[in-house]
Amino acid sequence: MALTKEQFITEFKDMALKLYAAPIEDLSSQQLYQALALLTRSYIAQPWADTKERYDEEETKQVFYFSIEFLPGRLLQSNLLNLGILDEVEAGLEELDLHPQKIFAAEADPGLGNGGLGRLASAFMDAMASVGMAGNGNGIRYQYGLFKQAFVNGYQVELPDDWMRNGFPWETRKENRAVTVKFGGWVELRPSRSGHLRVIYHNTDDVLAVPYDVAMVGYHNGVVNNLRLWSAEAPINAGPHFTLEQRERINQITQILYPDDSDNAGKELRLRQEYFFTSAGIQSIVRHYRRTHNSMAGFADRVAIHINDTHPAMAIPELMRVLMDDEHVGWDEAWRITLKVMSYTNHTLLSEALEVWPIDMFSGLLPRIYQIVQEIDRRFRLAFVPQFGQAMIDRIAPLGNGQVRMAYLATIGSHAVNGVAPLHSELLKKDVLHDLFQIFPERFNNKTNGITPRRWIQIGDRPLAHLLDKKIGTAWRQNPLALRKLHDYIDDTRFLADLNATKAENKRELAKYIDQTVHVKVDPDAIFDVQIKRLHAYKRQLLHLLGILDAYLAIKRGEKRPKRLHIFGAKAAPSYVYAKEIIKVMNAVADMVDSDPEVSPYLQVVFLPNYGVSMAEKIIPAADISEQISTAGKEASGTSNMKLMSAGALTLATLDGANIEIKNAVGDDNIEIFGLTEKEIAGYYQRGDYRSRDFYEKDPRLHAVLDMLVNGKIPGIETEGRDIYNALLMYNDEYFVLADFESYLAANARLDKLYQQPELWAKKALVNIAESGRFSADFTVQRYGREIWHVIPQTPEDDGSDTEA
Ligand code: F58
Repeated sequence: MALTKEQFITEFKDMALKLYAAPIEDLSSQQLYQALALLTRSYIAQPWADTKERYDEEETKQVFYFSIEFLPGRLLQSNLLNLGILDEVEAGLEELDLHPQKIFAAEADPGLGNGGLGRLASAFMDAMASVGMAGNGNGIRYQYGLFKQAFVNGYQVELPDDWMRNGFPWETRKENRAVTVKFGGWVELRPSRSGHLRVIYHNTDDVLAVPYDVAMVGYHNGVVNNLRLWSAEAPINAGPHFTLEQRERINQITQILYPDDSDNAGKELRLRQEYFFTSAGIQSIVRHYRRTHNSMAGFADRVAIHINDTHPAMAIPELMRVLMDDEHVGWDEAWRITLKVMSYTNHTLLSEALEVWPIDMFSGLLPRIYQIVQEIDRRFRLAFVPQFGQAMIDRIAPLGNGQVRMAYLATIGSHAVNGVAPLHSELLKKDVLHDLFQIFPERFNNKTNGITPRRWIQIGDRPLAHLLDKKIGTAWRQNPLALRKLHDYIDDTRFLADLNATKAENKRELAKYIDQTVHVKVDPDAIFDVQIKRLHAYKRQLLHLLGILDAYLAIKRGEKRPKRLHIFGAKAAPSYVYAKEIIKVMNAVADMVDSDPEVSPYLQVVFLPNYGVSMAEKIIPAADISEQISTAGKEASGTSNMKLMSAGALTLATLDGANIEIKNAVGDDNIEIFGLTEKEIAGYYQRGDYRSRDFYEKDPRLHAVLDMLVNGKIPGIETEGRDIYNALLMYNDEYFVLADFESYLAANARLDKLYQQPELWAKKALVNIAESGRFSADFTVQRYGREIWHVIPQTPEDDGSDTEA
């Protein structure tokens, strides 16, 4: 859109006055933010309405992305950027003597997700709008997001995230679009006179699902898509018998995000949440469709529904239910429509994270849905036992071992199933979903994850963005593949120095931020070595920590090395004891290193509390090293690896997840690979001959480091150190930390050496930035659009790189 600075100033002053009856000089940052957000919203309203009208008029096929998590990050700056008025607004604010960054920082960051899965959903929303795809989000409006993390005496404590305290200016309540979701009770099936089956519900708990819509603004294209988040409320005419407890139980459904990233321990509330937003979404999609169509026959040509992991997998039986019970479509036709509409992404290979529900709980809470799942199960067995045998079908039918197995249900009820990086997609076929792959090989495919360079470079890394504009022009802002133009400057000494200077500037900024937030002074000239992701044993923050302890001991012995600052950001699931112990030890090591004058000139450790999207925007631009060190075969893809690469950080990585694609993109010389491969680890499993103790006994450095966990050298960690020590030595180190220790140290030593040659380092950074464009989520959603959702015509420029799993 077009907006001059002067126009903006007038409209902004006007808005602030209307809102607060005061001149802007008297307003707080929060108030200025509210005024600016509302003004921005007013700019979005028309294109939002227009986009919707156009989709309806042109009968555009629409994608509905169902996800129990969305992590959009702050929206003000990104909306201004995408509208094309960020520069004018900033200039206007400055002219008013206001600080744009201060105002942007007043926005709460909606933590409606745990980590990668939720962030991916939001990146896809931004990308779909930006490539002009009709993509809608469907999720939950959690009143409280992921807990706020604080450290008390080095221990993680979890505080409530009251993110809506000041309201959420980006949402609009659409009570006229509310639907009813039914739980519990029992179902009566009665043939009606017209020959249809009538389904009569008795004694159900009814919940009103009220949608709140959030605009998803496309980049410079006038497109505004919709993210619909559902809130649970008591039914309007609840009647006199409705108790306060009942009301309370309903409110609970959308009160808090399930914060557990470690396993999916069955919790009824979680099951309620899953059905709640899934049913609400399906009902509202069908209702909208039926406003302009008098039968469901063409539904699958207009609608694609994607389920982000299995949390919304009930979309499959729920769509069957609506088609059969409400729309009177027969089973076969309903199944044909459902299969054509549904597709599913798997995000994990960890068997403990594959969702299952006890049949008792499931059938009690969702009796009609359970009947339909039983019928899906019955027909699946009938169809495939003859060819594949009872034993195999028993293993993979939707119902088995007294459980509803959601990944199997999702695979059976979708026409496409994808993993999120090539290795992950291969392992799905080989292990986790192997039997189902035998039956439905054509359904399996890979779609490597993506990120949005708009947030990570254009907004998060302004110094780099400006340098790029100067050197290669601004085309990369529209098409990130244009970053490849950087290769032309690989020998441009001046430019390489500029690149380093940009990084140095970002590091100074982060140093300031660290000082402000945790009151720790860090040396901006150190190597900034970053590991930012959820805390999980398989991600191996512990390996990183052991590396730090080794450095500590080496420095104590008198070794000199370039100063390294280790930066961690990671939340642990509240119930994940081991992860929390690792946090405690890290904090203790940070203190130990910091208070030792012999060591602190060479080594520093900072664990920043409450890592999230907004903090990532500050850390990533300043990173020199990106630690992506999961046990090979465990990390489905990773996405911080892509973000950090796009900021020119060098990746220190195992051959896992999308690290492999990053390596293929930048070449072996521009990434630091170490550790066991997935094949080697599979070999250990098969032979059963991994003995972590052998590594401990063989390697004196490892020996010394592990002993530190139990010999009292690290103050204040007696039980935590012992537990970790035991996990590694007595319980045989499930994640092969000890096996990879030596090669991890060697890789780190190479990085230390390389850092002594700034120009060579800059060349490698350049290649990483230049090749990061391929990981733009814009391309990812286009591949989904072409190959899964069928919303984009096949085009010749498709490189087809992700079609094969
Ligand atoms: C992550 N999963 C994967 N799950 O671990 C990561 O490799 C991948 O890059 C990312 O998805 C996107 O594909 C993930 O974030 C969760 O947070 C679940 C949320 C619900 C509870 C169980 C974990």
